[in-house]
Amino acid sequence: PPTIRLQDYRPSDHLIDTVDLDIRLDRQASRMTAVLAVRPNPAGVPIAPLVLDGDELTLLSLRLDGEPLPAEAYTATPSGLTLHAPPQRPFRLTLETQVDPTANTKLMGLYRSSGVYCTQCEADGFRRITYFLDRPDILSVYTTRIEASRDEAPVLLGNGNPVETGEVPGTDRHYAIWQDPHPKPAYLFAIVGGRLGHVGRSFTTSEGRAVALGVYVEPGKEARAEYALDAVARSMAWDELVFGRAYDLDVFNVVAVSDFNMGAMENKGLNIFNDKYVLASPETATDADYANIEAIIAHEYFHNWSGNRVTCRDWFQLCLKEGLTVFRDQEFSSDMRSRAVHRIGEVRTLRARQFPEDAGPLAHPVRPKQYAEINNFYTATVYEKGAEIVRMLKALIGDSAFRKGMDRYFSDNDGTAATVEDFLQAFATETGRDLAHFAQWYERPGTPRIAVSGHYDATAKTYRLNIRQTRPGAGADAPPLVIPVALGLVGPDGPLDVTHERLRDGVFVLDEAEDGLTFENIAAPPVPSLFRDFSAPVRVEIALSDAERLTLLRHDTDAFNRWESAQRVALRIVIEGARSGSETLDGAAGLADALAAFVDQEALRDPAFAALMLALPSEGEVAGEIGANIDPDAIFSARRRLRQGIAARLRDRLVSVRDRLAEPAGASFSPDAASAGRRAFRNAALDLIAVADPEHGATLAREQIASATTMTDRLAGLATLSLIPGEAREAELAAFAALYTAEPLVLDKWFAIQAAIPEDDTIARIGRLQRHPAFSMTNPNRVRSLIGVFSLANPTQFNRPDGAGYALVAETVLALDKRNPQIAARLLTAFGSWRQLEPVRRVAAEGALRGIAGAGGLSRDVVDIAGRSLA
Ligand code: HT7
Ligand code: ZN
Repeated sequence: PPTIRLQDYRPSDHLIDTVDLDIRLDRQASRMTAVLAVRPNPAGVPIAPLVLDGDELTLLSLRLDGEPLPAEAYTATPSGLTLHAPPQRPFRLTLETQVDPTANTKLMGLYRSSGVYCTQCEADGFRRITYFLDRPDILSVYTTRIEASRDEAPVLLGNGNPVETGEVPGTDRHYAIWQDPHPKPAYLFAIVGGRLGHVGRSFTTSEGRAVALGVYVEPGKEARAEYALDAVARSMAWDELVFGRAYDLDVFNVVAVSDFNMGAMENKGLNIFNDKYVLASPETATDADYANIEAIIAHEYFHNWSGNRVTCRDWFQLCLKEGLTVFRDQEFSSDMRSRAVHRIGEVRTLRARQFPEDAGPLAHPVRPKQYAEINNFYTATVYEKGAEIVRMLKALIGDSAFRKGMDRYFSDNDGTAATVEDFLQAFATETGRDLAHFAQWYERPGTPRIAVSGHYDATAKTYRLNIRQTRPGAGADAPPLVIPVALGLVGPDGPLDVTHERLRDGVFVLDEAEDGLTFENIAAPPVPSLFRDFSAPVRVEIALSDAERLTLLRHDTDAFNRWESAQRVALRIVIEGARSGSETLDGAAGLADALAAFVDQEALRDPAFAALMLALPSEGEVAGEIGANIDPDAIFSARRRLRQGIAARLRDRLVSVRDRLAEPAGASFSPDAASAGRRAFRNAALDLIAVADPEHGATLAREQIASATTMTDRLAGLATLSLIPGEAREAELAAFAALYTAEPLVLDKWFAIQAAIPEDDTIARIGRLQRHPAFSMTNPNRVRSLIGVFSLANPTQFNRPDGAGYALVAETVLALDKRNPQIAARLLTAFGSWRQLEPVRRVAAEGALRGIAGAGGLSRDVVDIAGRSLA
């Protein structure tokens, strides 16, 4: 596929000021009439053809200023429309196209999901609706008339504000007209038509605008939309309070659909969501679901400013809206919940998804320099690492300058399509600092490695820290990055109150390859607490003993580093255990003792944090640390041995704390962070009890499944039991499926639990589950729950040495690619770390990848991922 390069960007030769769309919805033959007000771009080439994008379109008619065009004046194909010599003045182009929403299995453009018409236009779906300059720097004012059968689609929604509704005389059809006053790129266009239930309320903005909020869902599920509606209102209030951003239309609607390629979409005034991230009730949604709904509702809402009012000049700038908006939603969730617990969750996600990406063949800069298929760049690097860059900027310039810089960014760029340079310029102007060096974070792939050494001089009572940065793959002349290192020192009895001229608010700025600082008047050898709150997305190497790390666990003031220190000890133990294969794990007892003391002191006070403390680094994280010649079975087995040791040591106190944290009988459900934290600890405890004593664990799990009043507890019981082979497991799995036959989103959790079972039989089990009536290869949520979870959360079975795991995923990729290339390509990224495997698995994984790459008729999406993975 052709490569698109950032360096080749140039403005469009034409602009489209307004778009008047008339959409007549029909199951197989929906008709669009688009009237485009086109004019030459003063910044473009004066005499240029007008080249409009299209994708699988049928052109029915074409007129210029109302007159039909002669055939030789244009060329139309399904993938484009060219006017060879358009007028060198403003003109109106009227295009009639036809599409088949029922046959649209790519879920891009206009499609039907469970009988509901909806659209998905980011990144390039609008060209599947009408021919257009489908690029984000073309901003137009849209008016949309939607017409449909009243019976089939009583609800008709569009972008902006509703201006008119009515009947189509002499038919069973009706229409609605929506007008969006804010110029927007085509990727933010949306309509919805269908039979939908809804919940609503009003929100008055700080500017005094009364906004009608609505959440639309499958009829009968309205009660499950209340939490999302509340999250919308909280997001609006928070964005006013923290970023000074008020909403700018009279309505804000969210619609849940069941077939959706991603989590949600921020279309102007009409967010469309995967129903998984809207619908919630205590009986069907877990605490994690509630937290995700809150975060994703907020994320899409926050795009109204970071993405919609200020959009991206081109798709290379994707991080400008996505990284910034992830940062904003993380801050929101941290304010709604426990900041420390949330930060640990963010770092776990980053390490699980972004670090491996940055270490493999799919690595790319946060602002990529080139792409073949933009849909493959909605990555953890753009989103999560992009958010970390914004967080580092805030740490470097301070809270107040950050807020001023954000205000300036919004006001200077409002209504425009901006670049990363525009973003940084706002902060440079506000602070007077040159941020050109910091900008390197957007350009350089790879996770930096920070090597730290500490030296205590007992005579001089000084402590010297040397800090050196390197980046894998970077040449010797590559410029160093600007890295905020939040740090402190901890003495044997607690944190030291240290000052240093190079520390500002506890942050040391490393902007050279190597630097350091010496602390005076240090009475005894301290332990450095580095990268507090994970102040930069780096890997840190420092030779600390377990005892020193456990000092941090006991005494550090930084909650993140307390958690991190236990994780580092666990990582060392598992890595050494995986290398040696030895039954006994050096240091395991010390870690177990420290965790026991922690549970005694803190589990009742902060159960959510304690639950995280009990979670060992994932197998994937261990693999990432090892980095080469990876044997997933050895990692699994060493990690299990460590878990067994910890479980045996903690078992009695876990049983007791679990009881003490039990929900009082008759307590009503709340998804708040404190209640969720108690459930999280109880369920982490249950899991460990089952590791120590599977029989007792199985009994407790079954009791919990039977008595659970929340999906969190029922599912946790089932997840624990799923790791204990036997009849009880199969009986409970069958009973669960029978209970939730009418609940596809709950059955997704059931698919996922089974896909993650680390046993040889899992592939056969997945085969059976693929034939289950609730499974469907056409629904992305089903595929992600079964095959996606298998590929990402079951390292031993996906990486079976006989290659059966790779074959299963490869077959699914090929089957899916014909219907939905985006989902197929995303699934294929599971092979991203294949080069780091030990030789037998490496050969098998490469064989599967080559098998895909060599198959005929592949989509651009899959060709791109397969090609880059093998390069
Ligand atoms: N901006 C959106 C990203 C997106 C997307 C959403 C749904 C379907 C296909 C999509 N392609 C890209 C969602 C977001 O990150 O906010
Ligand atoms: Zn987003």
